[in-house]
Formats: sequence, C-alpha cells, structure tokens
Amino acid sequence: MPFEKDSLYANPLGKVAAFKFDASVVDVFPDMIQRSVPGYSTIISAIGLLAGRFSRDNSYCYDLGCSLGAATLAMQQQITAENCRIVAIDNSPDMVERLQKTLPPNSTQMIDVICGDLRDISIKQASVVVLNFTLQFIPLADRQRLLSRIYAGLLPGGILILSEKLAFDDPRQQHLQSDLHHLFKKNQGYSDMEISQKRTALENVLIPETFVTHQNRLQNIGFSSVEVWFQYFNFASMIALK
Ligand code: GEK
Repeated sequence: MPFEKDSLYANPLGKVAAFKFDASVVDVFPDMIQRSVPGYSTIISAIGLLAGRFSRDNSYCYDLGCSLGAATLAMQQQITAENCRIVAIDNSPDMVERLQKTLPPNSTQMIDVICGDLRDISIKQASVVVLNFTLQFIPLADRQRLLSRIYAGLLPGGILILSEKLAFDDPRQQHLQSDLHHLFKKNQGYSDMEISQKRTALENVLIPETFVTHQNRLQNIGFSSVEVWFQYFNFASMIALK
C-alpha cells in the first residue's frame, strides 16, 4: 500500500486520544515525520555516514524504535564492515509488518527486524546504537536503565546516536523554541488546528528533556564524551562515545 499525506488531525476531534503508533499512523508516517521533525532527512543521512565510520567487523548495529526503517536502510547503505548485522526493533506490530513488506529483498541478509519492546532485548557486541526520536517515548523512570544497558552492550569506541526533541530550562527559550517548531509545521502545510490537536495527542506520551539532562545522565553512566552534532530549533541529534 502506498503511503498517504498526513491529515490525521485535519478535522476537529471532539476528544483527542493519546497518540499511538497504529495502522493509521503507519499509512502517513513518512510524510508525518518529514513535516514534523525539522532536519529529519539530514539526520537520517548522517546516521548512515556515522554507521559507515563506526561499524566494526563482527559487530551489531541497533536501530531501537526503527519505525519504517529509515535509519536502518541509511546504515545498510554505508556499512562496509564484514559480518556486521543491523538489528531493527519496534514494538508497534503495524510498523514492523509494514517494514517487513517494504524492505528491499537483498537487505534481509544483513538486517534482523524484531517486533518487541526495546527495553527487553539484549544489546551485545554493538559498534553503533541508534535511538532516533525514540527515547522521548520511553517513560522517564526507564530511561537510565535502558541507557546503562546500551552502554554495557557497546564495544569500546562504540557510538550511541541519540536524537530527541529538547526541552529548555529557561521559560523564554522554551516558549520561543516551541513557537519556532509551530512555525516550521505551518510552513510545511499543517493548520493551527492540526498542530494543536497533535500537540494534545502527544501530551504525556512524548516527554522531552533538556540537553544538560541527557548529557549528565550519559556521562554518569560512563560515556566519555557527549555532544550535539545537529540542532534545528528544539530538535537535536547527539553523539555519545564509549
Ligand atoms: C526513524 N527511528 O524513522 N519499544 C520499541 N519501540 C518503541 C517503544 C518501545 N518501548 N516505544 C516507542 N517505540 C524512527 C522514528 S518514531 C519517532 C522513531 C516519532 C517506537 C514507536 O512504535 C515508533 O515507531 C518509534 O518508537 C518512534 O528514524 O514518530 O516521532
């Protein structure tokens, strides 16, 4: 089935339900993420380049919360390491089913797609771990444990690529960045009502944290260096090195 333009929130909804990655979202997902996340395609290509640089022979690259596999495919195109497998995992059965249908046939030799909760899978022998706009959907109480398990599963010199919507401590900055994101979405063709209904749907589902919170937590876990390599308004991608 071809993908459609995102109009999920285009009509007034009496009550806006909490956002879920179900079949209706899958049908519009590429358009939705491209028009909602500033810099999304730049980040995807860079994940490919980073995987090309950091992947090692006889190791795994993990795409945690892979959705339709954009980061997985970008990595696959750039990895030249021998015996290096990509593990792509998502807990939305609709996402995983669609990903399995759309994966190019030659890619299955190096990609394992798993439908499951990323908090439960074992992470081992990893040269690259990608959390591309996924951690923000994991309950706050579970984030430290998940990131510690990622750190433990990474090989020395391995990389975690963490992309997130950011929050800001300064209320003026928070207000400005969230307005700028609104402007970005308007410029992508979303109406004020669509933007506001989507915001309501994501309340308590997508929980952003500040860059300093991410950096402190990752450094306390043991990552030796944590920096932002890309930021567009309140959306950033960070690199954490083991
Ligand atoms: C991309 N990385 O295109 N276990 C597994 N998957 C989960 C969990 C969980 N506990 N919680 C949420 N997800 C992708 C985009 S989207 C971001 C990632 C967005 C999955 C969820 O089902 C969804 O597919 C993904 O994380 C978040 O590069 O839509 O803003």
